[in-house]
Amino acid sequence: MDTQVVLKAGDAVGFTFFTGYMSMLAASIFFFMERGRVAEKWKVSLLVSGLITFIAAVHYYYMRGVWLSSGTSPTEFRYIDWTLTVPLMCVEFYLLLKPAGATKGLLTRLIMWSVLMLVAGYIGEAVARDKNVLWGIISTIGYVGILYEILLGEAKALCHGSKDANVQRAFTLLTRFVLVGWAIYPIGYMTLPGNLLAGVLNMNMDLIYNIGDAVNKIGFGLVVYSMAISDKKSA
Ligand SMILES: *C/C=C(C)/C=C/C=C(C)/C=C/C1=C(C)CCCC1(C)C
Repeated sequence: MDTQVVLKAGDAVGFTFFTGYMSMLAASIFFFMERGRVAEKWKVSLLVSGLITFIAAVHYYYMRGVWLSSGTSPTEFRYIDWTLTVPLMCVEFYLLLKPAGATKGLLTRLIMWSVLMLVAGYIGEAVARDKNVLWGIISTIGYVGILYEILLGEAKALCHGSKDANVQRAFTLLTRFVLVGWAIYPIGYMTLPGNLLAGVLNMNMDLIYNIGDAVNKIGFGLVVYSMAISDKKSA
């Protein structure tokens, strides 16, 4: 049977699932189309930007359905989405720094930290909700690992060594997204029962996650796009 889903007036969370879906789709079309206009060496980066928003668009389509028909968090689709898109965001860092000498080791470390962050987050939300504080702390270790790599580790050193001011600017912007934009997610997570912001921040967790996704996924893509389009040397 076809389940009829209705978006009710005042359902702010539902609204952001719809706007999230449409803006991710629109951003994907934009990145895929604009790919033809950037220098050859940045075409893969633009493709990855489009894939990130496209994968999110498909998951938002399903998450909308879960939310509208049950009013509960679409935790599984959320984490499947993140498990695909967060590593792709690590790939964006790698591609950006590749001309400056980024190694596969750097990419591997970024992805491993991401996996730790997301697996622990999923366990805290879906498997051991009563221990969500502990799993949140474990997840944060992964997040801090990513921050270490890009703010102090190899990525930072490569950026300094790069002669390309355009790449340096884009790298700095992307690191700010990870430091500030990605911090939106743990804030959402901390509204879980028994966690630090439960009953303090009166905001739905999915609403916070949806805002985070729009800011970060589209924002990341736009940083990469503006870097690629202003690179005049087509190589
Ligand atoms: C496109 C999706 C992105 C960029 C998702 C990022 C997700 C995070 C940075 C999640 C971080 C978490 C913590 C640092 C602790 C609590 C659990 C998480 C998974 C919400």
